[in-house]
Amino acid sequence: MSTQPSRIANASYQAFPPIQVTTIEAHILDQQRSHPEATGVLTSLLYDIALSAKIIAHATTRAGLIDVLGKTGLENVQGEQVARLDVLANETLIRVNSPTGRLAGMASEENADIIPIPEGYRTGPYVLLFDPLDGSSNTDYTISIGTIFGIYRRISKTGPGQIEDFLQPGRSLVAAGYVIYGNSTVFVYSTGQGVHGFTLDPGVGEFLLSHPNIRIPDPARFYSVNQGYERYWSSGVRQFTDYVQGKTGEFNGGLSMRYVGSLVADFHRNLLAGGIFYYPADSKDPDKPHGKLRLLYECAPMAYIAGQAGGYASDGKGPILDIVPTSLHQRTPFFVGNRCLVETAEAYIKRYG
Ligand code: P6P
Repeated sequence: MSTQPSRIANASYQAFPPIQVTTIEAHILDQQRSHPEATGVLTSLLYDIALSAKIIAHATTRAGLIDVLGKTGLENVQGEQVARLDVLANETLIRVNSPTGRLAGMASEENADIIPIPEGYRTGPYVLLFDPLDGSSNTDYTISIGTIFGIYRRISKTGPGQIEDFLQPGRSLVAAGYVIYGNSTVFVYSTGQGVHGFTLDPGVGEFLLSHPNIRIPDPARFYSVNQGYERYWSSGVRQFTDYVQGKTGEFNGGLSMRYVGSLVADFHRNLLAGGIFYYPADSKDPDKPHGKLRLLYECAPMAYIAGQAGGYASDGKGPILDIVPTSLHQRTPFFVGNRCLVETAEAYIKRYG
């Protein structure tokens, strides 16, 4: 019997390298330590949204292989063709979040009215608004798409959620975020303590912290707008676009133009690299004088995230977060990104209309 102690017994043996394994739940619980009144309901709600995102990602990453591409032939309240993946994403978010007792109701881009919590289930202190699959027309071309969500504390006291619970200004958001389904699936959220990104590890089935404390970098690198509609813009927006293109001698020749046509993809790139995205009011469609994007479940959550990352979002005149909504599906002109660029856009619009 050897008297030499076992080599393994003496080594400071490490089964795994010390990797950073912070899940969304661990991260939120850590953040909530500074909120002793927190009950954990919001943590669980964010986790429910993350579960929904995993289910949606499982479909979007195999879209060409399973029968979910293409259109349903239906038209939604927006007057847009509904893609089959829109329905899958919408149904997933509704079914995952209906029985939890955390919500008083939901609102979705795909549903004309409030989505009530089904009979027999408890209601909870929050309401959830979402665009279940923004940019879904791009799915058939394997372009990144995303889910956008916002969470408010209910205003009504008890019973089913009321419209007043949903028509709150973005300034009242308790949390907001988005999921981008791209070459990887990234969940970005804020509860008012900075912006944090988590990347889905499909092998583990968990979102793990990959982008802590995101801040929009200065100087900006990109401007993002559909220049095909330039002839429909106001003079101020056209002149602002000349400015970001460097035609007035700024930006060493101008910012680079990047436009995916998927809000979540364009926003996410500008959040990480610095830039401005704008979808201005245009005269292209008389039915949409305020542009295409929706306030409640696209612009307000993105404005909240941008603000938490040191940026700013405006409707061209003032903060998106201050707009008090009057209807679930109202649209708004949208300028978001580096604060200096968004404020310059406001100045051009103020001066030139
Ligand atoms: P356009 C996608 O349909 C979407 O709602 C946003 O994701 C995107 O930013 C915008 O519309 C693109 O619209 O008119 O430039 O094709």
